[in-house]
Amino acid sequence: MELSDKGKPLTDILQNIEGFIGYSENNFPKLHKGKSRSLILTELEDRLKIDLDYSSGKVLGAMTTPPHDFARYIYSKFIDRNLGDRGLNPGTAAIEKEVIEMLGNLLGDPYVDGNITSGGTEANIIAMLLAKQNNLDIKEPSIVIPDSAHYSFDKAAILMGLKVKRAKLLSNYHLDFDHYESLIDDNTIALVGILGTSALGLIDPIEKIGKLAGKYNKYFHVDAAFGGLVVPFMEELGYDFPPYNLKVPEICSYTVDPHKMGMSVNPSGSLLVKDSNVNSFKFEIPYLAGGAFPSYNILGTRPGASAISFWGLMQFMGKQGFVENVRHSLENTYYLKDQIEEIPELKIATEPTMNVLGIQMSSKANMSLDRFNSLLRQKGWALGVFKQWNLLRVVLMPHIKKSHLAEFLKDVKAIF
Ligand code: 0PR
Repeated sequence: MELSDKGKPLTDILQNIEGFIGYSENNFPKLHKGKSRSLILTELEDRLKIDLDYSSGKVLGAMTTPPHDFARYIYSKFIDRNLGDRGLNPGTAAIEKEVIEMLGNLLGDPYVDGNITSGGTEANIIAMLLAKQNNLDIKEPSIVIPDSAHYSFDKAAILMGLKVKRAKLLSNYHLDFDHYESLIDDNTIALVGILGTSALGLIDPIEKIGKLAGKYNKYFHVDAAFGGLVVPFMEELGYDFPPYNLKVPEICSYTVDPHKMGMSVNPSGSLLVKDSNVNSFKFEIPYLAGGAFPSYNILGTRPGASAISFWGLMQFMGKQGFVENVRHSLENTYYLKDQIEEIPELKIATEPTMNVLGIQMSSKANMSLDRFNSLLRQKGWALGVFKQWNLLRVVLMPHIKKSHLAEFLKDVKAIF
């Protein structure tokens, strides 16, 4: 604020600030029922048209997909349920517990504790908090994560003052296990493994990392935000995987997100925790209207409807429904992979493990990845960009159809 501004109304001062985009009565409408519902809805529909629409098939690089209709319906019906005050919502709390048990059951241990979270980020942050609380004697705590780990671990590290040690990847983008082991020392409070990396959907050697956790006596967290609701269904389709689930005895906690391949509403993540680790951190708020229920969620008020929707969706879709979704996504993945391999200027980054595909420029391309991506964006295609590995990410989510891929390939071929 300038000295000369002293005494002027705040609105006048703000208007003169460069880049100020508006502060008027319009921003918080004065009139109750000033506009009709239909007028407001029309305005919203009009203004939100610029948001990308999943049905166009152009959202090719996100891990999100439109939630199942039934999950949307349940969510809006029970939108007022608050799991931050469980005593007021005992029905919702019981359903949350059942969701955790069902996920535990799918992933090899129905006796896990846990909570629905706002997503993988919150679940990963809580896991690191549990690890930290398990190791309060360590004064300069660090975590060992694969270089492919999600940014949520960096956020956790910033919040909790943890040092992050990143293990290198090999040339095929899988974890360099020897380097990973070499990073473990007395200050390590947690080892992290990933089931479905953000960039390429790859799987870390969960059982081998578990053995390290046993050998060095460390907390072991698995981030299966994406793969937790893919891999069990791939197994049903006959794919084989080395041990990856809660049956690996050294695993302490496990992130699984219903709002990714679980087809549920945003926000819906979950953290499954093996019993003995839960009590290292539970926060109790003594004054709640419904009574004190200790919890380790980061959020206070949190949407009970997330738990209720996924409970309903699991009952409705059954395992078979999820398996069919995954089958569809994998068929598209292999179709796109084969087609990309036919284009001389492009190559795939590595063999896909699940429904995520990395696309790179081959040595025959006379164009940078940046240029290729911006030409695709001009045509409306939204792919993920991982500059550190020179790759574009396609996530073959359930909303992607073969016809979308055919359109995409047509546009790609027109570029070269
Ligand atoms: N773990 C893995 C392996 C993930 O891929 C993601 C999300 C998370 C955890 C975090 O999940 P939430 O977004 O539910 O918190 N990855 C998404 C993606 O790669 C979305 C994303 C990306 C979210 C970047 C945050 C972000 O900063 O598309």
